[in-house]
Amino acid sequence: MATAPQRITHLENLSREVAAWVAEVARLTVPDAVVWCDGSESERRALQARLVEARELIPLNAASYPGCHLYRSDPNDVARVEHVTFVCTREREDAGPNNHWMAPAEAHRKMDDLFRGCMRGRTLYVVPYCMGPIDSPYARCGVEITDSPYVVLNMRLMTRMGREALERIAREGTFVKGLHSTGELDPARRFIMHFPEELSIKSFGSGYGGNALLGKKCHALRIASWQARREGWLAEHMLIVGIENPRGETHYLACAFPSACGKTNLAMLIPPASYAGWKVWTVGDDIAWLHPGSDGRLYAINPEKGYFGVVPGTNPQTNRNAFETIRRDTIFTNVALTAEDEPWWEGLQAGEPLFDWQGRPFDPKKGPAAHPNSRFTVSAEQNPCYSPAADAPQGVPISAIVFGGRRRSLAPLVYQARSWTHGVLIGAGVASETTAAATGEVGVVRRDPMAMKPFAGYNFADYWDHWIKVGAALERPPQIFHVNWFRQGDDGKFLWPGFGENMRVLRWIIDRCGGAAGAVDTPIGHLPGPTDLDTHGLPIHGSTLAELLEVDRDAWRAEFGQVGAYLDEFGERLPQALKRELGEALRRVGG
Ligand code: SAT
Ligand code: MN
Repeated sequence: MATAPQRITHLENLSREVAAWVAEVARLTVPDAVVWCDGSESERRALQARLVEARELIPLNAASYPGCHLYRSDPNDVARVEHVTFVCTREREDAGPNNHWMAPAEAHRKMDDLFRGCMRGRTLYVVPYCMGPIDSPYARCGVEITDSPYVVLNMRLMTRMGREALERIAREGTFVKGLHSTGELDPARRFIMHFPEELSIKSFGSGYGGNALLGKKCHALRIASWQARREGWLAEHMLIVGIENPRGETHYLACAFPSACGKTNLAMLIPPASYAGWKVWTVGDDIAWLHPGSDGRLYAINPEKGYFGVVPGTNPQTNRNAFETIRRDTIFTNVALTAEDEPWWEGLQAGEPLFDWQGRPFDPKKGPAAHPNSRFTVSAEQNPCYSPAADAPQGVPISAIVFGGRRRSLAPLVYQARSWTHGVLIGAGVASETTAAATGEVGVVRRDPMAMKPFAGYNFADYWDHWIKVGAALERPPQIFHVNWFRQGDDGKFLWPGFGENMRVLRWIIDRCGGAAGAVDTPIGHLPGPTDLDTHGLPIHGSTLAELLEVDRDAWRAEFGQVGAYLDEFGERLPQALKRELGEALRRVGG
């Protein structure tokens, strides 16, 4: 009789490399206890109960929001902190002008001083995780060491966390090391350091989102973009959405927008009533890893398995799928609370807040009830339009790449690049108004190439060069587009209704990829002509549509001048092909 394979019961015995690193970190941080997380349901329940008992998690109304909790972060710790986020490469030039840089030895010294003894009286959690489907050749693993049980619960929702990830690490022998402590939450002692050459991250002093859930922006974008360049793929700040037409054909789009510009809404879009038979499938809402496939197309996986989405504005009209997704088993961070123990946020359109996000009696004079960057953390599987292809090990083939930003003027509703390299120039020139997702002033236009300004783990000049090379090697590259849902009229009102109606723009994009939609050639690229965009049933004035699709040559000449000045910051390393493309673009607008 065959004997059952032996189960190794102690996780720490699985991988000698991980165990050695954990021991080294424990010597530095001196925790009271070390817990290896297996990702089980019983482990999750125990952690949750501990946090409820400590009053760090507030259980919400069990009838209307079963399994949901509210977490209030420290009021000074509510967003990513770009000014103290560093890329620590041996050569400063490798990090580029787009990153803050510190020499690795100095950064290690600084961080180790902060970490020394910081876990006294605390528990050190070892969180093995896998970014991407556990059996995907494109997935990559990491281990986060953290002293925050809130981070553990979030990582369990956002990644494939626990024993299976550790088993893969044991087989592969490599993993990204992420060391995290909330420290004292002192903004003056808060740093997020990346060491791409060592595949490691050190984060101290914040418990919030992208600063603390190290699998997300730190690993899946900053470290992964560095690895991707070496290995011939792309790690991007993109949602992945599948659009199925009434004939049952699905086209996948990868769309890059800055934080808090509607990626989650677009990924879960509900088509307007006139789109009977069309379906939208979410593969991912924030990050895409793109690999050239053997058939000459580009394939995408979503490295995450949950959503960390912006809460304010979510309601059954704006995003019914998200609204339904977050009705159970969700962690709400920094929303307001009603008298019925229900979460509340601006734009909910029901109920009223009793306590604001800081737990104070709500007083409109003190600002919004929910923090503008309040978030939900939830498993992607609860999304009614979760794509069955989201777990496909090879990913989904991408028909179109779409760049976008939040711009009240200039950029039209949609336009198409002439070629891949022209598309790379469009991506490199993306500008957007800043949002509450990062600390600092909100509403200031800044360059945010490919929506990767805060996330590219290396010099943008090398990054654009890599983009150009990846496209050149593809036999059937995706078409590249740019959209802007945020154009405003002179009265400050949005010209385009957005949300579900964005389907009309996506349809033009897909039809362009299939050669079925018309366009007019303009100096900035191909735009839909007056009748090419489906506006059937949409109460939009012809003059508004014309404004949305106008190309103001003088304004574009000025814009390209600014793009040129921005690209010049990258000096000699800027790829010649991109310079040539900009020269062409300028010439077409008469510059
Ligand atoms: O805080 S996160 O970086 O996870 C969210 C975002 O800014 O996109
Ligand atoms: Mn994001």
